[in-house]
Amino acid sequence: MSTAVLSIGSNLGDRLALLQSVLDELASRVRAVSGVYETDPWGPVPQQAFLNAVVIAEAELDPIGWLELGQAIEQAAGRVRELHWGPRTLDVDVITVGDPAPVRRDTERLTLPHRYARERAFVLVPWLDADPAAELEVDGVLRPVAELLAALGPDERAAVRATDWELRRCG
Ligand code: PH2
Ligand code: MG
Ligand code: MG
Repeated sequence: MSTAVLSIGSNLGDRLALLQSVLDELASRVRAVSGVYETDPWGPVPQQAFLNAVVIAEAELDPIGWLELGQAIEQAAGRVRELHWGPRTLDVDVITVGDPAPVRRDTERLTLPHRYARERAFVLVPWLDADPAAELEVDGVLRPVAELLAALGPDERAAVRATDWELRRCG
């Protein structure tokens, strides 16, 4: 069994329903889910606000298996994305895979842990919510996600706002 931390996001269409579709597809594989956060767009492309959340799931999958499952869920939701880093209906990113030790991977298809997770409050805030003891390997050292988050600027953290919405676990 391996455990994956998945960052999910949407800023096109029915954002909440699109995030919920991830829980529906993962079904009994879900171990924990964060609250739903509304987040200012991060990166070079000006675009509308995202909804982001983190789901922790367990399955008999290797890292590429998790990548492909995420992509299949994006396709099932009719993923639309025109631009790299641009607006999309649904994004499912593999942040870490634990096997149970954290897997390191650096290939063209997949980098683990996710290259930008450490600098993205829209990943770290929901992750900490789903798992208060979460740790992320940075430059070969396991660091508490709470510590990485504290190291980000206040503007980064202010760009991630809790909402009253919840994702339902099914199965
Ligand atoms: N995803 C991106 C680019 N920028 N910004 C926010 N707030 N949330 C995202 O999920 C996101 C983003 C590319 O995957
Ligand atoms: Mg992404
Ligand atoms: Mg992606």
